[in-house]
Amino acid sequence: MKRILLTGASLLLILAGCTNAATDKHSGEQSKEHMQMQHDGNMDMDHENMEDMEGHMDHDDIPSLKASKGTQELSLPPLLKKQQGSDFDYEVVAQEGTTQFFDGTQTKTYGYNGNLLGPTVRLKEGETVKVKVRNELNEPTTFHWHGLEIPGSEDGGPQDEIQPGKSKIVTLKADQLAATLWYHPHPHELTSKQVFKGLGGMLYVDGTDQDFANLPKNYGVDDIPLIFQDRIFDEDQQLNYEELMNSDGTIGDVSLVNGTLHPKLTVTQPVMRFRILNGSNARNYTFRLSNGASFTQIASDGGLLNEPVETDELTLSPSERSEILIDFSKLDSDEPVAITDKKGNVLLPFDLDFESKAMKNSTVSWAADEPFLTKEEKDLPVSKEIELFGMMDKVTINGQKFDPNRIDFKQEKDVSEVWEIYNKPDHMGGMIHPFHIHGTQFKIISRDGKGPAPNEQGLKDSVLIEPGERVKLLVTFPEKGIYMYHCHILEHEDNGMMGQVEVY
Ligand SMILES: [Cu+2]
Repeated sequence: MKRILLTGASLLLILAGCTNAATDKHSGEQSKEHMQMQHDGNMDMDHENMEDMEGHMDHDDIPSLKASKGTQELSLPPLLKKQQGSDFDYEVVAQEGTTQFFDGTQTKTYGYNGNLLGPTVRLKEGETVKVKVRNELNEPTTFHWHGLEIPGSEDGGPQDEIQPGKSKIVTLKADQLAATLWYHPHPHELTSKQVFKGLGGMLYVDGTDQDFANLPKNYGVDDIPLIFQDRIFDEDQQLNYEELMNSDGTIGDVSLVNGTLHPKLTVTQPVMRFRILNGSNARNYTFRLSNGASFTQIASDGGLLNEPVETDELTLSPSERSEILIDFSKLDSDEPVAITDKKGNVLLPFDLDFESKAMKNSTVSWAADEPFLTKEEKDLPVSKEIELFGMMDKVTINGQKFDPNRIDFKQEKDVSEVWEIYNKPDHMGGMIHPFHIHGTQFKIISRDGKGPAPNEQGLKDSVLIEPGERVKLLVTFPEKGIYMYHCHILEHEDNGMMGQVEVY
């Protein structure tokens, strides 16, 4: 029996190497200059025309994330506790607080039931609960249950603002497959700021379908949420959104995982399940393991994939989720392991501390008994066309900005329709827009005519759309109401890159 334990010294050594690679003088300066440019660009925006958008960041040129030094154990969001003896089951309060990211500084943050982020909400498949939502902020907010297929009246879109000091009770019915969802604020023109300052939490739907595959499900032990977010702090180490924001998507150089700066995770089980959320305002992530090893993707936004997919990288645009399994017992024990981004910057180093080889068979496999899409579904004609266009505050959907008094589309409940989303490029090439629809878990039918990759053969509520790409979605709403669809770059959403579909 081999005990795998990386000593602090060897971990430090490796991390020092990574830190150098990620923040060498040259690239560090470049990214600083670049960010300064962004801010100048922002301030001048109103006086500039579309030809000279210095604030617009193309995705090859975004600031690098600083590597995690691995000095803090990753924080784990607590599970939301049931209320006893109330007329509601749970209470979620949006509130102000402070968080110590840096020694000696309290940074002003927002959180749910705490200072930063929020507790994990767990619902059982088929369960109905009442949640009291309360706004203790000094500005309006909403409580949006991202990915939950609930009536529009409970969905917490911008039409459902809760004023400071007010509360209401919403009914959440988890009438869908087990999945890793999340919740966040959605007030029009304030979403980006409120998420940036810390509002957001995980929302799990737990189901029995996970049992057949023997998936790890011991919360905080072998089943761990990972909320990846980038942030930019001002010189007083504050999250001063108004000053720091970029109207094309606020991107920072500081990486937080579950709100922890410089995290590491002590791994005590050989096979770990990670539920990964890209909770950033605008940054896209491509995750890899530092040693290039493969891992298993088991779920997309809305539940388990048709079958598990072995891969060595995972790309998530803002609001997308994915569940992966890493079998640490199969990795070379002498080498430190970390989750990195595409550039190799260490985001989450692992400290391996488990009894190896004493484990059960870690291989997971299942195969769907029916194809992901039927022939009829693939052959359905497009009935809704959506064109995403623009950048910064000039973003539109089908040439229009969000208008709360305008219903853009109607769709009948339980009737599947094909939505075709086109990301129209501009003279600068355009940019990725992550497209999200409320109240539904859809299927990707095709990308530019090609069927979805195996790791997109699962239910989705958000989809990354490349410039110039046409993506067909099979969209079905199981409930009625008015739902938003929008770009999940939060600044684009706040700038009006959003529409409404009424489901009747
Ligand atoms: Cu966008």
